[in-house]
Amino acid sequence: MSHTQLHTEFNSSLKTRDSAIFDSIQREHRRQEQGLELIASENYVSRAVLEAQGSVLTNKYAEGYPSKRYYGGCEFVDQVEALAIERVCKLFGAQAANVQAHSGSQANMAAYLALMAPGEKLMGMSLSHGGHLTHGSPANFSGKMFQVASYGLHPETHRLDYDSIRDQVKKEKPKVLVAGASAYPRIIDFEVMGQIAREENIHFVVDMAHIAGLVAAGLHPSPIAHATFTTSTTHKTLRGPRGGLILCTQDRLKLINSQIFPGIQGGPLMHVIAAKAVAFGEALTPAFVEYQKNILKNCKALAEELMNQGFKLVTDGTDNHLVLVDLASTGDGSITGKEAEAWLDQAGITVNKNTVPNEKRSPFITSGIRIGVPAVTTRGMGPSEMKQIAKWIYQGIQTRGDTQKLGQIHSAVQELCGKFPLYL
Ligand code: DSN
Repeated sequence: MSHTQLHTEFNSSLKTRDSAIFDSIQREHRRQEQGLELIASENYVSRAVLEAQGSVLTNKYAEGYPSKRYYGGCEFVDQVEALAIERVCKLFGAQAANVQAHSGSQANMAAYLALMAPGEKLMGMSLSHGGHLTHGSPANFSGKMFQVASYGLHPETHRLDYDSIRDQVKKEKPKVLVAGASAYPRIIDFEVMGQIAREENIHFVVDMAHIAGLVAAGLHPSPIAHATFTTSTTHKTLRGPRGGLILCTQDRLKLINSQIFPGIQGGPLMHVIAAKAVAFGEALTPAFVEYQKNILKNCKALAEELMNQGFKLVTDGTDNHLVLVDLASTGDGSITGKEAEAWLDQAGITVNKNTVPNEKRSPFITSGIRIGVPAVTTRGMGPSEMKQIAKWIYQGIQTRGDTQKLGQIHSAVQELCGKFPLYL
């Protein structure tokens, strides 16, 4: 029986053995095919990545690292993990990598614990200014286990203000400075932040999750040479399976590996590591660099048309894969992020509500929406589709929830999506 036949049999087996789960998966597949996915942190993996993740590697326990496992029978998963490491190091020009982190959150936890004891201080970008939960939010392990000092954006430019970060680092004396963001539309100067950390003799951790694909393609400055540890997820612009990774110099590998296992994780998810290896292989091709260039082109086209339509964007534009719409500074400012997200959802356009700098509303309501183009770019959409999408976003929000008008936009969205199938 061929490999493909085997997989077909697995699929049909799910249909007959568990139709409830099969049906929900089918419905989710249809939702993904028929809607415009504009959540900046989402993407669509290739069939090859799906196949690796759905493989028998899920059956294998492989605690430890290649050639140093606690179980027998690891000769083939060793090959897989070694290839994942080799490929990701080549992709980012890193000396060493841990590809076992189950998620970006686990990768960050391991990096912090490798450099600090609980109770010591970390300084990251504040969540409300575009940082991430794991960069010191009080609701997260990072804010519970460590003391936290946060830096924000310049009050007028809404960009990172490196002089002010330097002053804060001198004053707060954190053990670890963290860079990286979930909702920042501009280039981050990792060199300057690394310099600040070196001046103060502290460690620098970069979480490049959102922009990893751009970094891999050489379209965003790389943090690798400046950071003690660079962490990432694998599923955003990098277009791999959901998961995490950590990059570092060879001399720090043992330290970070022991933090991941046995420190905070048990057995690695070998099927996910196989899918990561496939995605890293894809990212090493010229087609991936083209894809990342298209992300930048598309995001600029989207930003331009959103501004033509009258939206105020945070920093008035973008350098990367996302834009942040400031609804509080658009029109009469009465529409909230929560409303915009819900109305656009009815039109088949998925975005997420997001806080904006100087946010006055709660994080459950917000005054902004975050819009990203990695997923629609994977489908093959280009600048003209981005302009059309910007118009629909404007029209959708202008309906103020009119179901009939939103339904009309939804039909047009579905027609467009039909021209850009995900999985042929
Ligand atoms: N939740 C992700 C995002 O949407 O940016 C970050 O982990």
